[in-house]
Amino acid sequence: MAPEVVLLHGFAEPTDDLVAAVGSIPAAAPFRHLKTPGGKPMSAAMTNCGALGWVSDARGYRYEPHDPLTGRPWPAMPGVLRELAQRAAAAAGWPGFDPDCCLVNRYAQGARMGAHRDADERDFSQPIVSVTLGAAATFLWYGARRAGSPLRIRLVPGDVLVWGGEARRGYHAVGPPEADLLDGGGTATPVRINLTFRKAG
Ligand code: MD3
Ligand code: FE
Repeated sequence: MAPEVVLLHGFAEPTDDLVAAVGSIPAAAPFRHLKTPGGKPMSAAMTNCGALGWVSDARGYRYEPHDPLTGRPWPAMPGVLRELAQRAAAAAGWPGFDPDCCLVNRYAQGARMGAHRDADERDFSQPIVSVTLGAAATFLWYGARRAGSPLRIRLVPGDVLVWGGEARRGYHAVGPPEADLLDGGGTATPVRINLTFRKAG
């Protein structure tokens, strides 16, 4: 995609600890469909853990120390998640990454994310680490401009992507979760969970 994007295939093993940590977040800060500043609900459901959480509403996109739904601080970032992000960043050439936000995106059937770039963080010199769990999906990479035909990359559960340098500012999008290939009739509902670790503040 770009020299400063590193794909760590199979880096995130769904250990019992990891699965429990991911499940603990919505137990404290439920998934919700945030509204865009224009008032449309996003198709991916979101929640956060860490000192800061990403939110969107009529007032815009920003990071907040409290969950607007509960009024409480976001749940602390579980050590197993913080360490996974730090190990991935270091393996990709970004030692010393210290994320203060983990945005959790939940894509149920048909949910997707349109082309955008992540621009609400204070320090663009810090990378972003993204972890795919659950179902696979196609990631679309546009790069510096939101135009032309994007590069398509299939992300499977366990894949970790680290975005640094110029790539950190690139436009990207993600397609809906894929049905499980072994689910012949396609009766099970595919769900993809993406963890995005940021140094936001
Ligand atoms: C490239 N999430 O939360 S992960 C997002 O699958 C977001 O949930 C998608 O885009 C998802 O903002 C894509 C890959 C990703 C995340 C952040 C990036 C790629 C990025 C930031 C800068 C450049
Ligand atoms: Fe993004």
